[in-house]
Amino acid sequence: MSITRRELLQGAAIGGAGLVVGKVAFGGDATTTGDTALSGDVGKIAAERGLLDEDVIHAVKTFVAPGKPSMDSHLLFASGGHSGQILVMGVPSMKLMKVIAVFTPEPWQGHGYGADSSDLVMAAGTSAEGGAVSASRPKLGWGDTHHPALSETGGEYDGRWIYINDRANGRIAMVDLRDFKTKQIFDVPNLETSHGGCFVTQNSDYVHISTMQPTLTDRSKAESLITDYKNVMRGYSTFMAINQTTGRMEQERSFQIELPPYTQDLADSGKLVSDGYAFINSFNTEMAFGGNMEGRPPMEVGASKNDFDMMHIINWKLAEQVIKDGKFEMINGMRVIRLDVAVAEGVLHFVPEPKSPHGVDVSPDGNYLCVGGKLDPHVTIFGFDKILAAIESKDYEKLDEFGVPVLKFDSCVAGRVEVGLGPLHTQYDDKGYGYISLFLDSAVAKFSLGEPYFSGEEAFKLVDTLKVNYNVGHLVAMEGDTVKPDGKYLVALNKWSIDRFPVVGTLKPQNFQLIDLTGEKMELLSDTPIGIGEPHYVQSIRTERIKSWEVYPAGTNPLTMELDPNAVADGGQRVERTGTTVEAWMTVMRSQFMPDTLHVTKGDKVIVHLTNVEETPDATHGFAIPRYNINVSLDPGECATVEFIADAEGAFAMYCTEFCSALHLEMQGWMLVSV
Ligand code: K7E
Ligand code: CUA
Repeated sequence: MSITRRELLQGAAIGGAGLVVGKVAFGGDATTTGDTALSGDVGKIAAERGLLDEDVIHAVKTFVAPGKPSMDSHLLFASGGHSGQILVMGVPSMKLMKVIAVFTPEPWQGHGYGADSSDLVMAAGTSAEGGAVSASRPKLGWGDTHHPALSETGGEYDGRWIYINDRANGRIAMVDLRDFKTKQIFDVPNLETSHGGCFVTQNSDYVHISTMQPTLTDRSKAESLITDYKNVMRGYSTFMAINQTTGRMEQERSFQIELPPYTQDLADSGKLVSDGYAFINSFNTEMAFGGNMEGRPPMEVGASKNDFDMMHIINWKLAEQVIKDGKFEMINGMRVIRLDVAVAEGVLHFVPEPKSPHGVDVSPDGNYLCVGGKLDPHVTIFGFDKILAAIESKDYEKLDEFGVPVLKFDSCVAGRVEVGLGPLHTQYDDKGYGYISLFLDSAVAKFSLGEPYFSGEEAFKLVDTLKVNYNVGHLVAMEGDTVKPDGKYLVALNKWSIDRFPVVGTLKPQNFQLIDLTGEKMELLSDTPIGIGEPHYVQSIRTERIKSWEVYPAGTNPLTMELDPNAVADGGQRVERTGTTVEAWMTVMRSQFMPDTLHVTKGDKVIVHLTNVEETPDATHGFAIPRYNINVSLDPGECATVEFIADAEGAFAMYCTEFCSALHLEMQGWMLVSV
């Protein structure tokens, strides 16, 4: 630990946030109470609450005092699993600040309940060309968020946008960090599913997403999956081009690289020396597809036979040139470099990796690729310099059955460290150490990298292990996958939480454990239950890098971030009828809707433009017509439009859903639908 009890007792300044422990609380009469060496009131309270000295130290290291938000030096952006959202939390407080609505309707933010700004985003995300959606159950009302990716400039987070993939449907979303709202959901052609292939290139030129379960290339021949798997199934590595002004993904400038039908899993972007490359782990190079009732081995057996699977090394800068040269095919609206072309042009190489690998994570200097093999107790550390040399000298072990050159394993490995059972994901600190999660051991292992961080005996060594509770998946060190990590803290994202929290039913929360990295040994600081979804990957960013707006400029439509032509100024109100369309321009402010009564005829199309004219941060109003399933949240300055057919007659209550003023309950109105 970085602070001794004596320092604490003396009231030393601790922690990155400059927390100072006052002498008053810890000094005083110097009587020792109970089991604790802490004196005075603190000792007394600690003894009464059954806290040990280290508990108190951990509490002091993580406590954020009321009114001092800057004491949370970092923010976490955690995936929400099949809740479909993103969770935003402070570090070290570990307090939940926000759930960003992404793939799943979210009533508090009015996401997916009638406002054009969210309905259009959600509708656009269910329209992939060639995509199949059941006509009887057409709504994609949820997603499975796994891998968030903050935008980067020069390999550092720039606080502009965050992208996240939908494991369930092969979609990707963009959240604008100016207002923390989802601006785009893109249903990627040729992807049925995705998993860990989501990352941003080091200058946010592209956000990458790949298939997990491969895609059937001819939808009309479902049974050919069984009879002809190798030929009809394909994976795709997708580079979605990012518009540098809006952050939106642009299909016309994007491209895909066709891959063998392995299961493409975690991936990472090259950085610095390896910029221009992408690395994708794969498993199931056996191409098993289950069929336990039909005499074939179940997936878990069929996919675990090989001692080595194949890391995909993709030269995407070269792929850009191949696209420029016109060597692509248009498949379902996407430019695709076919597998044989990718091989012939040198875009794709493989290197063997043991054994059913999961995470691949590129070190801050860009030279090391740390791979956790789920069924191998080592972290295998590839050297990018070695990989490049092997590619250049055509140092191949063989050609894969799809013709892809396979580099020699021994030529590409820089080091291997025995870390424990079930290694998955690696993060980095600012001192040349990697931290890898051990799923089976329920532990985190700390190991050293090679040159330029450590050399000789000191390189590639296991230096510390810390038990976590229980079943750790991902972990995140502060800015731990950028070119300049902060170190300081590590968060272990544990899947189970038995024994850690009061029992809250049969479905238990997961457990985020905060770990102090400032000392020689890792030290567990706190447990935090996660009661919303199942987080997978998390990224962390220095709080000061986020420059979110607090109020929209008056009349802003969040979709365009520009003045909405239908915004009204303070107090403006108007209703117009054209044929069977009734259009209203409504001002929303403390504490009324103007107008507050709408007269329409059954069957009319109703369009309401709502402008919240407030200029005070936090002065959010809601606009709900509950029986029409309309629920809009209007932040200060925001303009939104709702549109629907008034197909049920009656007097329908409208009301403001946010407690906005003393007369909030009076902020209501009527929509009168007559026959
Ligand atoms: Cu390991 Cu989806 Cu990154 Cu879960 S994944 S843990
Ligand atoms: Cu506006 Cu309550």
